[in-house]
Amino acid sequence: MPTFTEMWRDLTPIGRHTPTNGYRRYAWTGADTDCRAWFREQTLARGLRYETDRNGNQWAWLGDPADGDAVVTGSHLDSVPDGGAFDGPLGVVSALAALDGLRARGARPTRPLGIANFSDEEGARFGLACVGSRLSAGRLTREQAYALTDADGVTLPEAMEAAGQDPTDLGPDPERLARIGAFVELHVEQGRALDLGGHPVGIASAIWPHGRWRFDFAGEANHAGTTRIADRRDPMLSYAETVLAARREAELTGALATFGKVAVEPGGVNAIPSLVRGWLDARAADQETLDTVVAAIRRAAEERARRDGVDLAVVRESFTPVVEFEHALRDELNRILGGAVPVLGTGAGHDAGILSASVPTAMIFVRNPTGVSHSPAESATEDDCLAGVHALTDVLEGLACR
Ligand code: HGY
Ligand code: MN
Ligand code: MN
Ligand code: MN
Repeated sequence: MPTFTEMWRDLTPIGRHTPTNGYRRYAWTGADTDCRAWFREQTLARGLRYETDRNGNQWAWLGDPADGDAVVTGSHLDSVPDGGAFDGPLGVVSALAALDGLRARGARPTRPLGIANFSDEEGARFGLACVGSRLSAGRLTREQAYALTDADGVTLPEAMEAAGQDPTDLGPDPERLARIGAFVELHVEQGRALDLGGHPVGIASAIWPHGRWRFDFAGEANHAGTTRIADRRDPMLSYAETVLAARREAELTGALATFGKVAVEPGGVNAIPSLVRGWLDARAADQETLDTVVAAIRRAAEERARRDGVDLAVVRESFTPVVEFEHALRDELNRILGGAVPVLGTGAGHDAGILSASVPTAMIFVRNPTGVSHSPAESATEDDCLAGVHALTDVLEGLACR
């Protein structure tokens, strides 16, 4: 079987974008389809039982999942715009390598072992993160999923169909999830806590509550060279003030608030915009802080829009409540890993967070020396990746080979 390093070398050219060297593996595009084909080939080469579920999530099984109480590991292969190499793929490649490691040790699983690649984790194309796991966990309905549309007006079911995946049966998958006794997602750390503490791997404690809000500022398009300042209804001003308010409120409360995507209509250099649409990503350690910060940003937007003669609509596009990973499973991981592993909270969302409402779930983080993620500067050394594989192998052995 190919080693971790060989698999990594094989996967990393797919969807790499020049000249940034970042990844553009948006759900159900050619690059994502190539990654999915790669995953399928890897699982078949290992003689695993391969299946795609009703929501396009890919699964590979050693043993029969129908026996129940399965131990599953995995992550996602899609990316944000110009994402790094590790966010997602590290968990999938490590899962395959850990399974190989387990077999090389001659370990005999007493529980079914699964590897999962969840579809559309990043939400880069349709705006909603963790679509595959949300659908399976019953936290996104078929109707809601059918209404998701990308920037070119392609709907999610159309995109799935074009990629060869039947979207007819999108929806909850409680029977499949009920067969899983533990889900462990390995992921590159998206901050520098492990680096600062000098640890190659850590365990997740919790995921902050987080969500995405769309702010639509509607003004009046007009000529940039002839419209007096006093006569303008310029939504760009309202938007700009809102971005500054987000920063101010985040600093005041310790929350995180980001406008990372904006669309301007009609988008002419010499025209006052008719519409500015900005997306707010907001996260905080607790729900109350998150509510407070979003309400304050919204108030600032409303006040400024009034002054500018601009109409404002705010739509909450997604929301994920706080996730506390299961204590018993976390303690078990800690014990298996020798008890000296740091336990970290994170503001990043994960399929593990979505699944945690249905399945006992834990996460392993691998050190990222730059601390950067959702950027080509995301990193992890080969030694640390192999330490992650080793930890995951120990965890699979400890959980599934009792
Ligand atoms: O945006 C997130 O937190 C995740 O990486 N999808
Ligand atoms: Mn991500
Ligand atoms: Mn991820
Ligand atoms: Mn003109």
